[in-house]
Amino acid sequence: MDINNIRSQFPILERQVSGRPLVYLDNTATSQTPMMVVDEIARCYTHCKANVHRGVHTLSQEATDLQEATREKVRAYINADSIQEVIFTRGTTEAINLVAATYGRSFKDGDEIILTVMEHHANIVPWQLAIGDKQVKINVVGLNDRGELDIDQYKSYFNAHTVFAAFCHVSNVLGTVNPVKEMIAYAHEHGARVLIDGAQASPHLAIDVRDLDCDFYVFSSHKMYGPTGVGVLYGKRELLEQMPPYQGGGEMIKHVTMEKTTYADLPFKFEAGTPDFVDIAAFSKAIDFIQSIGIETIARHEEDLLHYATEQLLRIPGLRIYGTSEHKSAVISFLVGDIHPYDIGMLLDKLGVAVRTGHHCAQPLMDYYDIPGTVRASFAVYNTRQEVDAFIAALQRILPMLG
Ligand code: 7TS
Repeated sequence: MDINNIRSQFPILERQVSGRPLVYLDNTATSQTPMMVVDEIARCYTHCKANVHRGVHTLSQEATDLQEATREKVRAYINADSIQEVIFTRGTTEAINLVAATYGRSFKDGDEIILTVMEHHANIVPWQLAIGDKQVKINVVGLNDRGELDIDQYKSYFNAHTVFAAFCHVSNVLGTVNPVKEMIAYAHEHGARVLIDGAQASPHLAIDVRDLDCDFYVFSSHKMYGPTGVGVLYGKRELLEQMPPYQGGGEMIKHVTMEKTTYADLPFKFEAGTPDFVDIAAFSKAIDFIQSIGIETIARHEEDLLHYATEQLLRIPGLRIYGTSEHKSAVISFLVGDIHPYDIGMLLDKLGVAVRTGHHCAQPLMDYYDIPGTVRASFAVYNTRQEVDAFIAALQRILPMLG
């Protein structure tokens, strides 16, 4: 892997922050975007902007072809059976809301669903909204002391009333990689459907939805070196066909009278209105970027950084890492003594180091640990051991100031 070549594709990495070279370690929130993606956005705006699926004219055809080529690329990337199973959304959040608001309508009094305590709010709140006034119980899977899901507890929740389970593939706080294939198989044995929140898996792991046999899988482009405003909902065709539409509007219809509407076929039934077709087109280049390096190579590089950083962090007196799973993605959440994470994040920023602090949209997880939040450093393909060194040196410099 030619790290200098990779870094040269990300001009933002040459930026200075607070008069120092930027060390960007907030990749879990969003990753940076290589020029091939930025160039494609510019090319679409300057060369072929026209609304998709609406015109016979050349520009519209070209824009449609670009969007649909991305759909095919995503299909192949996650090994879906058909492009009809690949729905573009605004992101992971919208994709989960879509499933909760449509599939979730079938929930009825007495049903039970399963979530886990490590979920991002995006995989909690939509289910609460879907349940509304219905008497549907949410069973919450807890953790062991390494921050891994308690799989025995997960299994113990299944009974004749269990209809659905939703959980992340990779935790955005703990980095834990969950045994999702085994968990999906267990849910299916008990007749429940499963949604996997893949927001933190898709940038780091190979995804094969047919091998996993998940019913729904969701992720965001902007965490995969791609543009903002684009996400993907994968769903099994037979389920998507049964589900009512999410939003109504243009593109999602077959025929409209003032009294009644028939809906378009998949995937368009779930894509009301003008999609973010420029960013969808450019998302294709982000997948090219990942594939040009290889997801396994990316994962190996990030794992090296994870181990290198973990080793050095653990030498700092009073530092505690949250999430020490054997199978872990390159994200490190930590606290030092009783120092507030916000103070650490602010001072690191003054030394050019960008980390995330706070609850990371996972308040139930913070409550579980009885902490206000953590400092979180997370790595991407363009990060280096030298950046880890700079991060550790900055941390060692600021900690004495914070007592
Ligand atoms: N699910 C997980 C596991 C996430 O990590 C995130 C975003 C989302 C869902 C929502 O994705 P979105 O693209 O729709 O916003 N996670 C984070 C984070 O950890 N810090 O900022 C955003």
